[in-house]
Amino acid sequence: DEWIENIVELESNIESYPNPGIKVFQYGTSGIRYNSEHLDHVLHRMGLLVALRSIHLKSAAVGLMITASHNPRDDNGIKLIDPLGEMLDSSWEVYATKLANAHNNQDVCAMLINIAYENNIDKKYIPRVYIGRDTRNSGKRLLDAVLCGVKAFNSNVEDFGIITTPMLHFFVRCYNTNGLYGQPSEHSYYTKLTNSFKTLRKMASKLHTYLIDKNIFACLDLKNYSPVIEFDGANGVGALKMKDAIIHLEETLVINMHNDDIMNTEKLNYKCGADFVKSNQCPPTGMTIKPYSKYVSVDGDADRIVYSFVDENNKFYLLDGDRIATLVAGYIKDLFIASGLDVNVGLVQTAYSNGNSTKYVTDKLITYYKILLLAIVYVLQKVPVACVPTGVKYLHHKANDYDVGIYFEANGHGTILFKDAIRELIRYQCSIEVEEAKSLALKKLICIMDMTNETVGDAYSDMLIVESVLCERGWSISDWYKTYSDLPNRLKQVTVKDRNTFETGDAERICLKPLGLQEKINSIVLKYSMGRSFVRPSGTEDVVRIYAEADTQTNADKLAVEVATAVYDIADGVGKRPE
Ligand code: G16
Repeated sequence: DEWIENIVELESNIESYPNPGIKVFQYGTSGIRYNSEHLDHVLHRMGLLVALRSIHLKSAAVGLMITASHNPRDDNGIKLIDPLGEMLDSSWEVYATKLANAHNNQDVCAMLINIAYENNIDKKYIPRVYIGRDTRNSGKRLLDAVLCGVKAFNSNVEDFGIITTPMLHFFVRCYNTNGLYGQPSEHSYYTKLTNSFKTLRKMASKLHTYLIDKNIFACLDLKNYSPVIEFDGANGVGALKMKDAIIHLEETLVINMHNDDIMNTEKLNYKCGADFVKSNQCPPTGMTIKPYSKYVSVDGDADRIVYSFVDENNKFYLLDGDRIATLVAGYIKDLFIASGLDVNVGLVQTAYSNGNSTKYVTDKLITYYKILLLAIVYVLQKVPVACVPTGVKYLHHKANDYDVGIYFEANGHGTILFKDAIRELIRYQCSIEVEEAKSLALKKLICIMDMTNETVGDAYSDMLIVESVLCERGWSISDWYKTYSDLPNRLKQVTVKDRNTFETGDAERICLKPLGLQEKINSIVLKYSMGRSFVRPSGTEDVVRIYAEADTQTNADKLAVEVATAVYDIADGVGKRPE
């Protein structure tokens, strides 16, 4: 029938990218990643798949980002994006895995036909595919493979060149919402996010007698807030795009660029960037570190962000995704209280979240809601915290359960989701509100909504939100740090013979396989005061990750080593035994 005819025509296209059979691929935490040398057939097939996905979704634009994000520069990969800018639906992740591993052309054809039948796909729709890539050298070659696949279905293709991952998510959503969310262009992206940031700054200026003039930062009444940022661009696309953003920001922030050498891809993510800073708990290299300066690090595709600083004794302090989540949740909660709206604000975290951040949210961040009975009763309501497995797809999904869902992974990947009804309620209420304090709170909420890239974690958008809250609170980076103390913690990783032998449960807090490992971890943890540890296979790198926290840094380090050693011994560790 017609699909079979079509697929037969595809065969010659598919022949150009045979599977050398070197590796079994898996659509993991956020796509497929591996050494770029072995990815051509995978990227080609993902091109075929996204085109089919778009046909299935009646010509809605879907996205394909060529990136390996925080991974080393020799890796590359893909992230696939669904029409509202969210991650690819999990039912199609299974197809992606199967297609990537199909042995020969006939199998690829048969799979494509199966997908078409299983989903009742109507061939009449013309696919629309949006493509972007990060700064990796292999990106251009892999783009050709993708284009070959995508064009096999006569798709409408838009290649945005080198952009950040969150930009592509944003563009996809813009197209599919007919411009309601913005236009699918870099200009619209910068304008939407940055204008709302500038508007909020102007509102803050009323409180702080703040004027937008590059020479007067020193004499502003911003209490301890400083608009000066030392930006660590991980030598990747985040650095490239921040240079454009600076033009839109005008003088509202002073951004000093570091690690912005994108021409030398050897340097990508090397001893710098968000993943390095978070995993190693130390400042990025490649820049002079001065006490109490505000350092902002992003990762290789600019969807993650962490803040950090050192004190006068060179002691390092990290403000990671947990910190951003608590800062934002506190601010949003305050705005809702001031606006008089009863809204269910919730936070989503993963097992990596520091125990004290969860405690801080549940103990300190309390919202009030009104119950109208015979009299108006104000009821104290805690901000609920949910824990889900690692991967933005899980956090994003769970955050949709709340009116306003704030999700952040400790590694700095996160955003805020506003339900459509809440968004409309805020705008409507703002149009009719007469009370000045309430009206101001509503206007600020609108600014926060507009500077948020709700499709996915976005380092630029998150930075604007953090800077807005810090400015309004009048906080320096160390004031922010003082809101609560993290439990000392340590991240480690171990390479094992086959990480697929690992299975976890209870949002990755328990290791179900290899058998006996969880019992071992339990007995180790018992030895440490306030000890907590878990292990999980990474979905982006060929390693098993270990997280440990305890009462002191020495204990957290020891606990991490003990658990890493248990993993190494039970699961055929490769290389050096942890110490
Ligand atoms: C991706 C995912 C994140 C995840 C990270 C690490 O980030 O989007 O949700 O936390 O990988 O995952 P894993 O521990 O499974 O390797 P990125 O920024 O690298 O795309």
